[in-house]
Amino acid sequence: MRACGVDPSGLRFAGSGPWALLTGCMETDMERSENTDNPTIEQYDQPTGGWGSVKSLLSHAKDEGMLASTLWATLQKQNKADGYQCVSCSWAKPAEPHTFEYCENGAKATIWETTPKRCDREFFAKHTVSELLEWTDHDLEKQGRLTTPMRYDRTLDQYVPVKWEDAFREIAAELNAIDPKSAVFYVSGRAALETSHMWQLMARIYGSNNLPDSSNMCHESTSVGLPESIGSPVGTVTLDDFDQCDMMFFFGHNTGTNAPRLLHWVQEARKRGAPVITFNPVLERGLMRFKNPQSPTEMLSPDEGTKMSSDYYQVRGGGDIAAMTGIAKAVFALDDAAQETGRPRVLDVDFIETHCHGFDEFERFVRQADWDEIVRCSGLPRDELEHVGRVYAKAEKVIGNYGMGLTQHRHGIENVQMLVNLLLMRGMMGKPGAGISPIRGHSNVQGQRTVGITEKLKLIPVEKFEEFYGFTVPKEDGLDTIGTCEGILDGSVKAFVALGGNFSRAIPDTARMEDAWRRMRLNVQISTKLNRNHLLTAEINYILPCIGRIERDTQASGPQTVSMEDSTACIHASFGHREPASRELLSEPKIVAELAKALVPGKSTVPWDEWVGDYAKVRDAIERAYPTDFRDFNKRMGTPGGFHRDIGASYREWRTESGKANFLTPDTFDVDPDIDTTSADVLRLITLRSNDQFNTTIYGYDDRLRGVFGTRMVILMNEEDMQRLGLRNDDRVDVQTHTDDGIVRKVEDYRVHAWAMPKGNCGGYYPELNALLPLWHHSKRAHVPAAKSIPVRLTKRGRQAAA
Ligand SMILES: Nc1nc2c(c(=O)[nH]1)N[C@H]1C(S)=C(S)[C@@H](COP(=O)(O)OP(=O)(O)OC[C@H]3O[C@@H](n4cnc5c(=O)[nH]c(N)nc54)[C@H](O)[C@@H]3O)O[C@H]1N2
Ligand SMILES: Nc1nc2c(c(=O)[nH]1)N[C@H]1C(S)=C(S)[C@@H](COP(=O)(O)OP(=O)(O)OC[C@H]3O[C@@H](n4cnc5c(=O)[nH]c(N)nc54)[C@H](O)[C@@H]3O)O[C@H]1N2
Ligand SMILES: [Mo]
Repeated sequence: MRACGVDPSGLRFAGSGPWALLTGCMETDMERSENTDNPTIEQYDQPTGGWGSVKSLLSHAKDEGMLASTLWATLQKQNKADGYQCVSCSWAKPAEPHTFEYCENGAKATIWETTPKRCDREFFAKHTVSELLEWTDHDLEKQGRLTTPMRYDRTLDQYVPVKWEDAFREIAAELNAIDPKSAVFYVSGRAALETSHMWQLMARIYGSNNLPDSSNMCHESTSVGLPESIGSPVGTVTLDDFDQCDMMFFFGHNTGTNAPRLLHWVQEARKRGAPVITFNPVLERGLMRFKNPQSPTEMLSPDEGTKMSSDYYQVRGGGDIAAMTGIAKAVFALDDAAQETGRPRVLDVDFIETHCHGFDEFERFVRQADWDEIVRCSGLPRDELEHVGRVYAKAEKVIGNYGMGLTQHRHGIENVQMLVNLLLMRGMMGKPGAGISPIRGHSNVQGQRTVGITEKLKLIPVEKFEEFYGFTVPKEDGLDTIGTCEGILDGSVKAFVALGGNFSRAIPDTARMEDAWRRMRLNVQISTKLNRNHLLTAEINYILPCIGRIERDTQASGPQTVSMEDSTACIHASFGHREPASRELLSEPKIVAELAKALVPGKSTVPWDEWVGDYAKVRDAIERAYPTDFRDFNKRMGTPGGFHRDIGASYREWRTESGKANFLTPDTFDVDPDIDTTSADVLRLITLRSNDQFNTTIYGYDDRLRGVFGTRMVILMNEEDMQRLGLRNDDRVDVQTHTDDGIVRKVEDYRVHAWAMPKGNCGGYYPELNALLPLWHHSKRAHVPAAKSIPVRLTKRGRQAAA
């Protein structure tokens, strides 16, 4: 049975919402598909949220052996001004939070971090690394929280405990024995602003700007694209704008799974009658139907929940520039008609004249574009795109939301810039209720960039760092994620030090990268849970376990607060309250400070001990380096809803070279230069996240919102493509990348299943499919791997691939 045994009808509510049922429900019998022998796949047709959400969460808690009362007490503090910021996604936190300011997936992330399970020294004594390498991602992290610093012992093929001070001394000695340019300091997007600022200073003092972060695989297309367009590296909207908008676009974001709290604002907008227009090759339930699990009335109502997208367009993967060109073309036609009949203009002519640059070229491109080509590349009919144009032309306050469906492409930057063009033509930028909204991933990935985590020198205040701390910042750009991978492959990168994440699993070309990884000298992983990257042993390896954000962090001056920046550029304090998972754990700032003291003693005037004794001093240092964004940092960080950074574009101050908002016209809407469109057998594979995963962390084998239960080894594809390729549901296939670089990239024994998806596309889960993604297949300038567009061929098992 997959249900938790709660009958939604006839329930009485003790508290102010169905989550109040948590305590009672924990005792009921719940089961998930831990058993992967009998998977079932059937497209899900229930609303997102609703009872499915409650059941899923409860079953996860039960599975981790969590006490209902403990979980309940913890969740009360999630996303509250006096509590901790959720460790899952980076969606904004309102000034007046709900009693339950969390979602199913945020709560799952909390359960995952606060689990009573422990991956301790006894565990490592029982298992060799070779044995653990055979385990799945799920089983590795499922062992629970890491408790003890460990060093790899090659003769035993095991991790064995090491004293913290020995670990710091030995790691520092290793790093000091090599050229700093051959060491890399990776950051996954979770570490706080304080830790991140210290981390990048440590790396630069040591002599390396090699600071790749998860953002390089994620929203780097935004970080490169938006500054060129509007002079801001981040989005321009805040929650106030969401409260006011009268229309929204969603391009390539799976909101129901990846930022579920945002659904509340979408639902409110829909209730106000605002159209929500979605472009996504996959029908994602969250943007179709939603029931608010916080609302008893909605939960008990037999209806199907709110219709979230007024219109949902299954654009062909990579077809967004074509689709947006079609919409823009329709807007120009409406504007022409308005001029002919003397009605008000549809274009915001004043805005374009006063604020914009490059409009004429954009207009030429759109007017010259051929409808047949638009229809062919987008896969959408002309009259539908014209309909969108009419809806858009009527709206006054429009927000353009987007996610990985735009950024993870060869033309990721152009995708982002085209959405900006679409907004600019109607003046939808820098006024209340309107703007661009990149929906960011990790809970502090945006903030890390703000305080100096970047390989690009032009993005940091070099002179200030040098003046404040008396050292010389190396004067050439460092390595980003792609550069790091290339360096590991060619042997020039010798040491990898990670502040969180699971780099080797998240990157492209995983099989090749894993082999190369073992040739490195040093692999250091600061982390909370065991993952595959710990097991890919270099010559010397350390696991340094840290306390998590939900846990109490006590230093010399007492309990500490940290801070992070959300997707809308608001900065919040976060205060952990739970007992740390083990007494041996150190906080992330403490680990960075101790490592820095061992690595770069006397090489700067950074007062590491003083900073780590009182994180408020690190915040003062951040304010000193970035005075505009962080004015009165310590005072303002408790502001309910966070304090907003200074984003010029949100009030029409364009910090671009032209001093204007730039229309940046794409060369072409050709979908992907690497895909061989002449061969009908080549499909474009879109790598997806399931509802039971956070990036490489696999909570379980169910993707409830898509109706896939008990397996991740599945390729979802268009039914006509299946027929053409002679495939039926549940047939087994091998999947091979279609390239001519002489490297065979293949995954075996996947099951295929028909899915509502455009012809020529297919979908499957990341990170397992990363073995198929060539390292060179990335956005040209942003270097974001094109994870949404991998050319593949399928071969039925037991049969040779069609030539
Ligand atoms: N629960 C949970 N929450 C998360 C994460 C998680 O793994 N689990 N990850 C976090 C992180 S780091 C990030 S970056 C975000 C990711 O959140 P998303 O940006 O939603 O990323 P994906 O899950 O990769 O899904 C992207 C969506 O784009 C669609 N898509 C694919 N190709 C195209 C295309 O060519 N055009 C269009 N229009 N759409 C396309 C896909 O069908 C999918 O619905 O979520 C964050 N939040
Ligand atoms: N094919 C394909 N590849 C992709 C993507 C895709 O859509 N498709 N998405 C890309 C994106 S958007 C991203 S962001 C990357 C994600 O790449 P990463 O950020 O590198 O990966 P995560 O899976 O988030 O990292 C999980 C690990 O982080 C550690 N961890 C968790 N919490 C903490 C903490 O508080 N402190 C510390 N120090 N460690 C902690 C745990 O040990 C856990 O095993 O993957 C990218 N790769
Ligand atoms: Mo991400």
